[in-house]
Amino acid sequence: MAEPLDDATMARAVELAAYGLGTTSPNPVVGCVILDASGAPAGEGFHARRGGPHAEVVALRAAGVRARGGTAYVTLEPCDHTGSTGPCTEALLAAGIARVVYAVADPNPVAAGGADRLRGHGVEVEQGLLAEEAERVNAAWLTSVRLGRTHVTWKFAATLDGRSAAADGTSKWITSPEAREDVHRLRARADAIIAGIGTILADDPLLTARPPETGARREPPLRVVVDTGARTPATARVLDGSAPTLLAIAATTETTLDAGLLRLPYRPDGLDLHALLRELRGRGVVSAILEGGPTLAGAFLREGLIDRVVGYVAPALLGSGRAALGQAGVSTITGIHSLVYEEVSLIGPDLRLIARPAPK
Ligand code: AOF
Ligand code: ZN
Repeated sequence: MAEPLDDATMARAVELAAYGLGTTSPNPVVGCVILDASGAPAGEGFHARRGGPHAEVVALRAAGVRARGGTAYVTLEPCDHTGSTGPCTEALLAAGIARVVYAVADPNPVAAGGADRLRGHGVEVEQGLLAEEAERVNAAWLTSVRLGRTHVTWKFAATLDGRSAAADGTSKWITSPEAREDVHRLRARADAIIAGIGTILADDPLLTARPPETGARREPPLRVVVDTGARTPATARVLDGSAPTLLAIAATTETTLDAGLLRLPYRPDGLDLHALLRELRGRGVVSAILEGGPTLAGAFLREGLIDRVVGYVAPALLGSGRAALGQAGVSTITGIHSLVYEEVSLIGPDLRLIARPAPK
């Protein structure tokens, strides 16, 4: 039965889960709050890193004996398996928790079944509270488990009229320093940054995460270059060794480049991007930021492989020049890629728009 504090307490659990963004891969982000039998806060916690205690266990430790007869609010169904840690179902039962409220069912077949196990032991269990919010914070992991591939965020910067370079190709600093700093935070929370060979040849980017604050993330994101013909110059900055780099090349391409190579099937219109994302997921890459350039972004969109869009839009107009997005397989209006906005905010003088594909 719903209780008055349910919504606010689960909202706190979602907030806690977000602290894990960037450090838990290939595990989910999870938050947990425990209220004692009288409804007072007794403990809270979040999952901080793979191999570390699950959110429920952190919160139970904080609550101690006050957990007895209390309620646990968890953003993900408690696990019922022994992986790198013991089952949370057992920890909750041992602590004498009387009620468990969780937001999203665990799609991981190995760990699922926690709700049934708890019910079987007489615990009151409810599912679905703030499911939308909990889905959003854990979107990358949920997508990667449900679809067996890396979750992709396409990031772009453009003028208000959707241009990312002037007619002569110049594109430096369309958006503000604040927006560029924000991009580094976005990158730091992802497991990989993907760019096309066109961007490497044109801009020679570093593709590293350099947020102003030193975060808790342990490893820098993997740099992935979609480079069918292995044309990345040996002197390119992505090969500077400051972060790991993987060149995705066609299976038939011969190269002497001294870099991590991922050989993929080639299809008439380019590398098999589905295979790329399956392979990356197999290497523990749960989330990736897709950056540069418009052609590659168009190809991902055409294949239905963009899960989230983050656009930084400057208060400026160009009227001509390169569009932020290239050919995306749309020839008539019925083929439009419809999105829903999730968030709109001002970052310095620029707008940051976050959207995801509209449900079909
Ligand atoms: C987490 N953190 O707080 C919860 C998880 O490899 P393990 O043993 O840590 O188990 C990971 C699985 O446990 C994960 O895939 C998910 O299904 C479940 N719940 N995982 O990493 C947590 N509650
Ligand atoms: Zn668990």
